[in-house]
Amino acid sequence: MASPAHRAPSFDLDRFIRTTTAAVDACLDRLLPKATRKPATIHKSMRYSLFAGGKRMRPAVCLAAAEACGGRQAAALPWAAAVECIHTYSLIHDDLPAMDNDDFRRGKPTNHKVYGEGIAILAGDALLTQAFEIAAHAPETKRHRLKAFLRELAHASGSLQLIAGQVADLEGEGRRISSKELKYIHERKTSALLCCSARLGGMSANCTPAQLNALTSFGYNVGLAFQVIDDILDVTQSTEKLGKTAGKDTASGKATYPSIVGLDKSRKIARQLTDRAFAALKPFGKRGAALESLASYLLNRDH
Ligand code: GRG
Repeated sequence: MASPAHRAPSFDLDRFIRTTTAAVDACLDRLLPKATRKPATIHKSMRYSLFAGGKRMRPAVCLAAAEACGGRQAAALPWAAAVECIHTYSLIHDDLPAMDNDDFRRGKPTNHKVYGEGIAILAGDALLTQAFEIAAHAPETKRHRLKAFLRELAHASGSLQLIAGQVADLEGEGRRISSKELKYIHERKTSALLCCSARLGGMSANCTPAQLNALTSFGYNVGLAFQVIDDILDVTQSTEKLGKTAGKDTASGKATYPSIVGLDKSRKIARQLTDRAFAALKPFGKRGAALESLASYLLNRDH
């Protein structure tokens, strides 16, 4: 039998992504201050990056995880929106001259190129804060209290995960790093927020501890695979296709999976990780179809 990573799922993923993206966009539009609200510059800047055309993969994972646990997408929506705010903040800050110094993101000029560095820093800060304001209004469940949800968000975006990954990334630039160090970076920079998205979706559906463990394993493995694929795409795709500067990792002397283990081995690692993510979905049966299809799409994506 072919490895599950090669299986073509029958699930209508295009439709799922279209509907989850529309729902998350509407939720964000409703919850964020309007672009005209004073001080308008900051709200325009926040909305510029938030609605610049991101793939909305973390929200999709969050909503699919809720479905896997028998929950409703509506209950997971605030968490999907909060995670996307945190993700967008991290991209704005990552693009700043003091970090990756990038001019192009989501197919558009980066936030600081349009609004200037000061406003871009503040837009990132405001989006991070906005995530917690959205979270504070979200409903809790019987098994999972609001403080547990907040702890998830804070931990994934704090100095032990997202920020730790970025610190290690900055400190690793121009230096030969081991595959163990690279994994440390990818686990924190990328996997942590994807894992958090899956967990929050499950928690919004009042998931059991066993379901939460399964979602943790799914999110961790899909998150790592996502970054390995991102590394591969950086050297195999064009700037137009990616909507961000291609070849940036090599140009900035950044260690990546292809630079350490080569392209073929990187592809093999991504497939192995995705197979582990599939294995984690077993307890969900048919309800895990959306998550399975998303994992397969993320492995085979070209942008
Ligand atoms: C806290 C400043 C700061 C950074 C944290 C997330 C991060 C570390 C940096 C952002 C840049 C980067 C390469 C992150 C790794 C995760 C990743 C590949 C993000 C891009 O995610 P996509 O492809 O982006 O889902 P879209 O635009 O589609 O949402």
